[in-house]
Amino acid sequence: MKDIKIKDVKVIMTEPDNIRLVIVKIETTEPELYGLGCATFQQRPLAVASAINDYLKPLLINQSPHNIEDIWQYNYQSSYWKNGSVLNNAISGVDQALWDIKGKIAGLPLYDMFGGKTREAAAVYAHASGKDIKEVEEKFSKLMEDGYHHIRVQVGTPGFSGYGAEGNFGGERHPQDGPQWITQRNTVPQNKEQFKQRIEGIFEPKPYVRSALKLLDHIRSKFGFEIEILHDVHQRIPPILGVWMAKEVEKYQLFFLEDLFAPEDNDYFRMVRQQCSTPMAMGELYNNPSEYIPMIKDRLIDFIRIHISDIGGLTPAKKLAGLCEAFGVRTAWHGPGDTSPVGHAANLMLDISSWNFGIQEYSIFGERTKEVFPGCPEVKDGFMWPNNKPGLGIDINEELALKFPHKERKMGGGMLIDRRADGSVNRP
Ligand code: GCO
Ligand code: MG
Repeated sequence: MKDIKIKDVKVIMTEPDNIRLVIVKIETTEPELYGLGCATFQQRPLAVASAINDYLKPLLINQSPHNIEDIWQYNYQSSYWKNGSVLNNAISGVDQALWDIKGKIAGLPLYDMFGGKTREAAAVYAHASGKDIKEVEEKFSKLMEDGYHHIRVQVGTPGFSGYGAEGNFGGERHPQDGPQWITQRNTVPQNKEQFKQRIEGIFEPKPYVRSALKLLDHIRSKFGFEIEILHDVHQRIPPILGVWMAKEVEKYQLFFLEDLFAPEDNDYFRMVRQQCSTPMAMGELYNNPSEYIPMIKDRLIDFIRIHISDIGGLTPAKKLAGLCEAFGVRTAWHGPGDTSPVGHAANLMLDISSWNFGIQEYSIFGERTKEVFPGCPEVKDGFMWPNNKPGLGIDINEELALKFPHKERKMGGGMLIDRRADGSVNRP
C-alpha cells in the first residue's frame, strides 16, 4: 500500500433526477482501490470538468494518494489566482476522493479518521415549500408525521416569483409592489404552463416579506413552538429590509434565518447582531476565507452554511469546523439537491465527528439518484445515519450513471434569474 500511485482521474457527469451532478473518481495502481468526490457546480459543470481534466489530472497521475494535505495545497496554489467556485469544486472532487481512498486503506469510516463519533446520527432539516400557505401546511404535517423535527418553510408570493416555492398567480397588488407595466412583458408567467417554461420571473422584496411573515405566523399558530422552523431569504432583499425582517421574526423563534444578506453585504450582520437574537445562518455562497473568517471571529453568525465542495472539499472544511468550534459557531453544511449523494456523505462525516455540529440540510434523494449511488446515507426519523463502511461509504454505478447524461439547458443551465418589476436584475 505504501507505493501505491494514482492511476487515473475520471470525471463522471450524470443527472439521474434532473440535477447536473459532477463526480470525480480516482483510481489507483491497487486493483479495486478507488475513491469518489463531489465536484458539483450545477450551473457551470463543464467548466469544472475542464478544470479537472485539463489542469488537475496532469498534476495527479503517478502521485501518491496518501499525501492529501500536500496535494490540496499544490492544487490550490497552482493556479495562482484562486478561490473561485469552478476551481474550488474541481479541487474538492479530487480532495474528497483522496479522503475516501484514505478511509478505505485504513478500513475506517471517515468520521473515525476525523477523531471518531461525537454523535450517533445527524439531525436533518427537510423542506416544506408550497405555492400557498395551505400547501406548505400540508407538507409540514406530512414531514412531521415522517419524524422530522426541523422543517424549512417557504411559500409563493401571490403574483410574484420567488426563491424556494413556486409562484402563485393573482393576488392583490399594492402601491409598494412596483410598477404594473412590467406585467405586460411575456416573461411574467400567467399560468402554470408558462411558469415551467419561463426564463425569468418578477420578484419584489416587499410582497415577498409580507407573505413570508404571514407564513411564519401561520405555522407557529397552527403547530406551536415545540418544533424547529427555518427560512431562507436567499440574499434577495435590500439589506436594511433584512435588518427589519430579522427583528420582526424574532418572536417566531426560528432555528435559523438563512442568507439574509449577500456575501457582499457581510457587514450588515453587525447591525442585526446589535438589534435582535434571531439566529443567523450564512455561507453557501462563500468561497474565499477572507469572506468567512471575519464572520466567525467576530461572532456575527450562528451557523456556517458553507457548500463544502465550493471551498475545496473536506480538507479546508474540517479546518473550518475547528475554527467555528473555537468561536461558538455551529455547522450547517449546505445540502440541497445539487450537492451529490457523495457530497452528502462527505457532509455527514463531518457532522458525526464535529462536536459543534448544528444541523444538516437534506433534500430528499430521488429514487433514480439512490440507484445510481448505492450506499446513499439513510434518513430515518429526522436523522441521517452513517452506514459505517470505510471511507465515505458510498459508491457509484457508473454504467447506470451514464444512462443519465447531462442535457442541454436554456441559457446554458444557469440559475433562473428573476427581475424586479421595473425590469432590473435581482439576485437569484
Ligand atoms: C439551500 C439553497 C439552494 C440553492 C441551490 C443553488 O438549499 O439553502 O439556497 O437551494 O439555491 O443550491 O444551486
Ligand atoms: Mg440557501
